[in-house]
Amino acid sequence: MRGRVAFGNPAPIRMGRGSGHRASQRRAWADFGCTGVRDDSPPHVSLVEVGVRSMKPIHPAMPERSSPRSTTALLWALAGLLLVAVVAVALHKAGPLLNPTLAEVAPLDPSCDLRAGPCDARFAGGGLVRFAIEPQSIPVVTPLRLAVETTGLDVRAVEIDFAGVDMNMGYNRAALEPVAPGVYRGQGTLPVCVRARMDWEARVLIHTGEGILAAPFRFMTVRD
Ligand SMILES: [Cu+2]
Repeated sequence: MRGRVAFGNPAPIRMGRGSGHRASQRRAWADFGCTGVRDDSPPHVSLVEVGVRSMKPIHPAMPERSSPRSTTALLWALAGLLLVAVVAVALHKAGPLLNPTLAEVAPLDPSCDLRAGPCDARFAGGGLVRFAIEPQSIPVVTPLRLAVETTGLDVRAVEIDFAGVDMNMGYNRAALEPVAPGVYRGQGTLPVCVRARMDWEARVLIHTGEGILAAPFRFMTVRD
């Protein structure tokens, strides 16, 4: 019966489900002489299978390789880690410079007023520090003349650190130069404050062979 369509039902076409249906259909077409027709349609698949297939990558055969983008991201991450390490080391090294360990802090004399004249501080070992600021009105944003006189101390360097008493006013430090035995002078400028009145503590830092001695002096500034 090949080559021509015959009446009748040469092969059993069952309206079954799944591949059995297609297989029987193909068999039926073959029996009808439709051997030239190739059934390239995919085998019957369920909707679940279709969903799974559609989730597969478009190019599943492409090998997993690190793209230039992920390499760049990795380099940036490494650079970030390196930066963090450098900053940590720098802070570790700079910490003692910014906040040096003090061998001694002289007691504060609240009765002394730098706006009236020089003030004294005395250390336990007998050393004396005299501190004066000019102009005595202590204007802000104006170069101030700072003077320190020491007695009975092995002084290697003198600095003045200005700190806000109840407000962080940043880093304000001035290094003084020796001008005579036990006499040190320098200049410093105080920043303007958001407040009209600002309370300050000037710490005279005396660097000695046994460490840093600090002499605190409090004063206030008034904004014009
Ligand atoms: Cu302030």
